[in-house]
Amino acid sequence: MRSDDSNTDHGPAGWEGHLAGAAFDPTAGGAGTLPRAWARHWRADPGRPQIWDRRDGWMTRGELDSASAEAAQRLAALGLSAGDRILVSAAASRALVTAHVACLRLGLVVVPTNTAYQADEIAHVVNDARPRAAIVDDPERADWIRAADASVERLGPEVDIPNGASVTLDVSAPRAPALIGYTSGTTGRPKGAVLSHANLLASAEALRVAWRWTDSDRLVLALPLFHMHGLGVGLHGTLHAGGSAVLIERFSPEAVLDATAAHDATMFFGVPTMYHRLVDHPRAQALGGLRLCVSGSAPLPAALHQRFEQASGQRVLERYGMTETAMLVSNPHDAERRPGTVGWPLPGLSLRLVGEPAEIQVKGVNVFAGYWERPDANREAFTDDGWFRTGDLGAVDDEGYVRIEGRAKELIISGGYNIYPREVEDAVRAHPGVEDVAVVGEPDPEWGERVAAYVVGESVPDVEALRAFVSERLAPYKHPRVVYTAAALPRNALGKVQKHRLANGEVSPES
Ligand code: MCA
Ligand code: AMP
Repeated sequence: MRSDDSNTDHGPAGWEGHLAGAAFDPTAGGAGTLPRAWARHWRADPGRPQIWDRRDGWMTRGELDSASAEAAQRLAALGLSAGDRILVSAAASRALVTAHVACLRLGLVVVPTNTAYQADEIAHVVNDARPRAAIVDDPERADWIRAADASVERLGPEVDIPNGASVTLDVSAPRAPALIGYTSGTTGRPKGAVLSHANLLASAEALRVAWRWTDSDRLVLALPLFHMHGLGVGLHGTLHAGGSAVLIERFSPEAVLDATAAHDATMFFGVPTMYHRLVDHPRAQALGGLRLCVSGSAPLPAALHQRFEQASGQRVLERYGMTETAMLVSNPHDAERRPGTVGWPLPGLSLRLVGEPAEIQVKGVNVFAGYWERPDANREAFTDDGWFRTGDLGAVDDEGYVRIEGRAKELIISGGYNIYPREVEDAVRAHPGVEDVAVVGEPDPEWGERVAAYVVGESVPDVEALRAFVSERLAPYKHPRVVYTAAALPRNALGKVQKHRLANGEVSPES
């Protein structure tokens, strides 16, 4: 096993299996940064298609190179320079991809932000990251950004502002920050995980090697581009391999199946909720022609894995990652893809299990150096000997397959989106009919987990009333889907709510 200080002695049989003789080069031939790695493909063969969207069709590698350079010059003319943060919140499109690439080429630090966020959620990101500009495709969200900080320049994804003079591009150092991804980690308000070019490039390179990703691959990309899955895996992976991607602004089984057929796609990446919706589609079999289907962001139930194979002939490859680390562990491309497991550590990653129940801890070029301006959180997140604590509980079997067995952190994952109970509890508690509340995740066949609120109060609002009440503060995916009235919440001697007793149904709701 790669770590010599682990407290486990399981054999890592298979852990070298991702490589199968291929070379893993996290610097991409010395390129060192994302845009420099991507430019190798742009310059080598500029005429090949790279990004497709429904409005504008295909854009070639050369067009992405020149359009992103022009957009970077326009951003520079606004006064933006390397190290400045830029909030980016827009639906997937060619223009968004161009703007994202432009930001990275200029050395800006992209802060991807969920398009479902409401005013409070946006304000938190603006106040914390202090971006100098924002790329946003919705006037209401632009207003919320202005309300949070009127000095933030607001632009559309087209970056439709006057041209600027020529500037030097692609000169960031590998250790320079490229992205700040907001995530709550264990507790509290979301904090920004700062990922460098070197972190993100190492992850893209690990996936290129492990998934045998080549410039002939064409990905159907129906994930949003404001989270690691769509952005760091789908988009960065495509640009790093020199392949192409078909962007789907809004997931539906039909859109994925149509795009697969129309564009001769070779790959699809999705969250388990997407596979749940695809599996019963009468045309699901068409996915059998793809070279690779990958699932991640939440556990893929073994039964769904098997049903999907029956329906489509595809044996889905499940992998595991985090905002702070990009991708960590993946089932193998060439060996058995084992349902209910996430596979073997990716090239460049060391993984160990610590304690009982065992927490997964990791180290590697892909792992971030820390949270934005949060030394307190960094002390908790890393062990004294420098391992990142994932907060996920795991086990490794005899053949080295990692199984995620639970979470030490309080987190609900619904449809691949992370929801922090504390944030929902704070919003629900503001309702006048609520005296006390605890929010937990309940198993759900479609969403994986759904948000359940146990509420104590004289006149507890029903689920519709509560959803309406929290809608100004919380993105819709965080709204409670069930509300139980409880006489009291179970607490331990220290007064802390014992959530496991709610989730296990030990405390029966009154209704
Ligand atoms: C939408 N809704 C949700 C969710 N998504 N509710 C709970 N959980 C969700 N995930 C709400 C909508 O706002 C709407 O609310 C109602 O559910 C029905 O919406 P519907 O049209 O059915 O949903 P949809 O728009 O089709 O979205 C489903 C989706 C989407 C396509 C599965 O949730 C999605 O794109 N998920 C992917 C998230 C993702 O990229 N995660 C990666 C994180 P109302 O009725 O009130 O209007 S990165 C990560 O986790 C790590 C790094 C990793 O390992 O990848
Ligand atoms: P995020 O904070 O959005 O980066 O979400 C990361 C978390 O998603 C991880 O810490 C895991 O708890 C979870 N996760 C991601 N992929 C998987 C998977 N394949 N199986 C189980 N959990 C996963």
